[in-house]
Amino acid sequence: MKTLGQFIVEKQAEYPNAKGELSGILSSIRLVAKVIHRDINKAGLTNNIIGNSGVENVQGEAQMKLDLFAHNTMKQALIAREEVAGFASEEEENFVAFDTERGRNAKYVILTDPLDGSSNIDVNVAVGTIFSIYRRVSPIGTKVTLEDFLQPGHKQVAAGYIVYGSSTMLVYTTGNGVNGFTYDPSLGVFCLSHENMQCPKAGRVYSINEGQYLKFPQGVKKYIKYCQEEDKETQRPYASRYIGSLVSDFHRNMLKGGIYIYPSATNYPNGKLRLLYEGNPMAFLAEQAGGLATDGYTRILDIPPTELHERVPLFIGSKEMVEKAQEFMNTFE
Ligand code: P6P
Repeated sequence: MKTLGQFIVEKQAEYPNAKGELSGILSSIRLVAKVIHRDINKAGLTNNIIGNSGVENVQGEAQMKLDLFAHNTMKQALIAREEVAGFASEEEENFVAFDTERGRNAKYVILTDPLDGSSNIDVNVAVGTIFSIYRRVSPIGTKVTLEDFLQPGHKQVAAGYIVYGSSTMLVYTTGNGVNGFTYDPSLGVFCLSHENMQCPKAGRVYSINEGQYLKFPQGVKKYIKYCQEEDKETQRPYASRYIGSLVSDFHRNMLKGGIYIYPSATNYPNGKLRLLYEGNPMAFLAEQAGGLATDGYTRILDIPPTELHERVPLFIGSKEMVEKAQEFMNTFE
């Protein structure tokens, strides 16, 4: 049994020049995962953390109490350990510069969706935390700027998610493959359970909110019908699975193959998901596992960000399935 801590130390040894800052950030995220796991798993018991907080976040979405809890937990853990120079979150309009001596001299910035799918908490459906880490582009020793956060996804140095499901798993990449760790609450450790995760090139599951069908572009409508047609050679019709939690749908597709689509729609002209702390980290993981992620036309990791909370259409998962969906997008405007 190899713990996440042992794995981080082993991998750091492969980079002799590394000073351990990235390892330190990953250790902070490990702590955050344990704290959020603890509180999610008793959400049903302590009424003070389920339900809405009564306020809206920058997205105009009702902020669940656990959203705020997860956001503050991540922020406090990073402030306490001062391993990053700045922090950006779905739950906060602007980025936060850690303006201390250590903060200003830190090399990395982190972006996060602290609790994705949080509307599912009260009905006991899996939710997740997503994170994305970049090397800052502003000079060391200064306060971070917006430019440090608006980097294209291919500049990420690390990305990952924690899925709080039937078990809690932490899955991450630093650019050399994807590894998954399952939490053992009795020991308080994450154990390597899914080494070198590979996303099957094809699968039989498609994940999309078909309730929005009439609002979708023609290419998406045609692809959905393609998934539903009878064809023995390509093992269609596929199965429709939509949990309403990106991290859960993505994680299942990573293990078993499948495609997740949140396209542009008449009510979401640029899709619903956020490029910087949902699209980019999941795209980095997908590609590192042999999968693919586009906006229907362009590789997600190549999209130049223009603002912190910008949305992006997302087609992500098994390479051959994303390519097929892209064929429909290119054929049917
Ligand atoms: P809809 C959760 O709010 C989320 O960001 C993703 O986790 C999820 O896949 C999607 O939105 C669900 O959105 O519009 O289908 O309810």
